[in-house]
Amino acid sequence: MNKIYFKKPSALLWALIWMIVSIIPATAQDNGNIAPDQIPGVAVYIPYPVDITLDGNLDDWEGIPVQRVDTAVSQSPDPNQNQYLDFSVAADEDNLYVYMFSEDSNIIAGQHEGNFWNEDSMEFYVNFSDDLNARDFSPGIAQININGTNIDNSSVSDLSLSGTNVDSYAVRAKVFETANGWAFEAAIPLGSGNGPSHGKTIGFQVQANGATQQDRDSKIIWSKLDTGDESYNNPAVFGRAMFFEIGRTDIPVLEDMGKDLGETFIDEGATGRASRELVWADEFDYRGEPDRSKWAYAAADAGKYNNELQSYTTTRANSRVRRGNLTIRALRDDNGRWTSARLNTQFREDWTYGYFEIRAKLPAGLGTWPAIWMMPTNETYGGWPSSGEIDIMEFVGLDPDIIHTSVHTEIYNHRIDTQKTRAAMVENVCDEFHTYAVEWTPDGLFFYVDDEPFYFFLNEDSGYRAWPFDKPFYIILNVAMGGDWGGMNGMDPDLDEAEMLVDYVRVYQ
Ligand SMILES: [Ca+2]
Ligand SMILES: [Ca+2]
Ligand SMILES: [Ca+2]
Repeated sequence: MNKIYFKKPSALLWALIWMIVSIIPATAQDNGNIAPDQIPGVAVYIPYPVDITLDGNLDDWEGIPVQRVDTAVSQSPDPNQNQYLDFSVAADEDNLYVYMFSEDSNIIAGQHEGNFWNEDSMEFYVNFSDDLNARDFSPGIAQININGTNIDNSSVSDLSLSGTNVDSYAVRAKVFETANGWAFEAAIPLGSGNGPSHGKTIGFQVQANGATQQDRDSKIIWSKLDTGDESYNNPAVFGRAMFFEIGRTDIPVLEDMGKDLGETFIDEGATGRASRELVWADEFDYRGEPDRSKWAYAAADAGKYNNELQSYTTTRANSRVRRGNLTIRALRDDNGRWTSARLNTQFREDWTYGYFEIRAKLPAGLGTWPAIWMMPTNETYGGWPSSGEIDIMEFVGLDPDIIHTSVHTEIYNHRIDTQKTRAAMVENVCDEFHTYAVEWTPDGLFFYVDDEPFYFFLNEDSGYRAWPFDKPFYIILNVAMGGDWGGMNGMDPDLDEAEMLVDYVRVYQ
């Protein structure tokens, strides 16, 4: 894939497309289907009532539109595996039925014990709740992952399923091989009082996770709102499915088609960099020591909390400015000890709210752990994490091309597994400069990569335990080595140097 970001046509354009589709209902069904086709990647119709039997025979799906999906967050390198999936949905009074097919010349199943994420699996997601833009898996929202070990089960109730809230639903499925892949017919109960009605909309998503040449090397994903393989932790990126009573000529109009991140940023009050003025910057357009009027050095043992390997120094070997960039270089000495540098603006400058942008090129290699982040000047609300932490960019060499953005607070932090975070692919982060930014307002933290919306965290107005971000924070730039996360998969034994280049740090308010 080339780029993680997807520019969605405006809501107005979709409305126009929808109006055109809506005024030609006859055309939509002239192909003999009992419901209109999907709006690709946006919405699909659920014809009802139908009579589906979970038996591997697809004659009962005749007339129900089959939707093809070939949009991939990551694409299989093998032309005969996981290049696309097909799906159909239908319903009766009690169940939502889902048919899925994955083209796959080599079905990997049962190779990783219980870790089916590494194998060929297909999954569908439903949001039966009242909030189609929910960002957490509250009741009524489920991920149902069906893996290849279920092929030819003796009973449609005898399933190995994984996912979220999967135990809340008595899902049944017939899973079977086909000439060129595998497929299933599944049923998920709609729940009492939750039956179909013409035009009723639910959240819906389908995805095929492919093991082709390597584990998890393909991800075919239907909803265009999911540009980063994050449906598993964010129901707001599901698409939509609308019930369609067979025989009706009035086609329901989609009123809530979800919001992409850019629309959400605007709705939540983010105004971007252009609306602000530059108030502080280091362009690193000088030579030698980093400007000590702007930068302080962290203590040698500042990484001890995460069991990092390096000790931080103030020497030019570990940090210096030249050719327009600040270089932070981790070095391994002859005894295998790592030194590095961690610069911060603490006791120099801090800010409350603003737009903070850093342009950087990251170090590669197993064991590296560079970070661009912000910490509170004063622990007004108590020690970590009560006073907050803003991770604009974290990267670990063990996950090449994955950028992590996180927010830590007293009730949202990794120690209790509730941190707010997004990890997504950004290509060539170690070969090219990219910009990493956060826009911090009283209402939220809005993160950008290369000016594209990446992640956000809102002030839920419940006090400092969720939102301690109303006090001054300072900026930190560092390259750690090893540690609880960076060293999780060990260190590259041949690595003896790793450097992060920072072109500039700019603060706008
Ligand atoms: Ca059947
Ligand atoms: Ca496969
Ligand atoms: Ca520069």
